Amino acid sequence: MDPTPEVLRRAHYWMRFARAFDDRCITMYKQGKIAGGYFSQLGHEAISVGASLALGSADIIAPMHRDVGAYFVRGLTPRRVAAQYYGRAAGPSGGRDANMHGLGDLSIGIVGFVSHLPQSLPVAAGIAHAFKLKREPRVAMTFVGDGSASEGLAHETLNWAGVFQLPIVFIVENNQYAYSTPLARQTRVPDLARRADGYGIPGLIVDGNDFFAVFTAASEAVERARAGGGPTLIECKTMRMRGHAIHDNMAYVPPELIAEWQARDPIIRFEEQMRARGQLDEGALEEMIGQIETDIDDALAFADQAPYPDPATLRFGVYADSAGGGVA
Ligand SMILES: Cc1ncc(C[n+]2csc(CCOP(=O)(O)OP(=O)(O)O)c2C)c(N)n1
Repeated sequence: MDPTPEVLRRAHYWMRFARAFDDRCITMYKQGKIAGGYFSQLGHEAISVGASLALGSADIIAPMHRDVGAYFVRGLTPRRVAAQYYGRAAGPSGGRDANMHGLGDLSIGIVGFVSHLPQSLPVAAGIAHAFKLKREPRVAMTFVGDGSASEGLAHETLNWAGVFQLPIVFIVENNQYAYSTPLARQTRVPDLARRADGYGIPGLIVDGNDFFAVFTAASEAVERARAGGGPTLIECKTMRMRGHAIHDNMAYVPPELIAEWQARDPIIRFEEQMRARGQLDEGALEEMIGQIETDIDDALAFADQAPYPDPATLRFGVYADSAGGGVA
């Protein structure tokens, strides 16, 4: 499925934006501005942006801790994301958490992420089941890491989704390490997509550093799900290019492996592909890079000046009937 020029423009902007935002946030973390942990998505841009661009506005997404690009694509503004990281009331969790955890907003179809892995999967499957029961032509998409894909809950969810032929797309971000555990130390199945056979659903393997491969596979899976064809598991092969979180210097990863994946950088690759297609406007690229820096400056300045939550709102959002105070 060839992306439209508008999809390509958004893909380019958000992949570059996610990368630049990530760079700046690492600096901000080191300056003590970011209140919680920081999970870099360096190297995952083509997956989070490519897969989420395959969805329609009425669909829902349940991303994980390395998918900031997907949050942006869905319409969570950089200001709100920055406010979340800075622990301010203007963030989607209302300042109750200070990283990707709690970074959701159901009004734009984003299910907030919680620390427990892979807890987003059954939530997304439940939503997909509701779509099916209500006969709504909507699709759920959720993301899971290679480590969390081996948790019991992931298997149960995939099995359930297969049995009930739910309109859901499972994106497995196989970045080869679950914290410090290499893939071969946690499963005998190097291609996680093969597990799809056990659930009776299609399983695809794509190069997770190739936007076009991710977008095409995700678009086909979304279309199949919407047409009543049930779930798809898409394994995106990639590499986690930073530590698990920013405190982790990833000394356990062989440097050759990092070098090998650096040569497959998803953004450089995308721009080369666009050049080859005659669709990269170099002047516009320069302008876009400048615009991104301006937008990031704006988001970080906004977060810096935003108030912390009022302690009186502490109980808001704990129970459904007391939700308020900006809690999504
Ligand atoms: C149920 C559960 N156990 C342990 C953790 C701690 N933990 C957070 S992320 C992580 C590794 C996850 O690996 P993976 O799913 O491969 O994603 P990655 O961080 O490598 O991208 C662990 C063990 C957790 N959040 N939830």
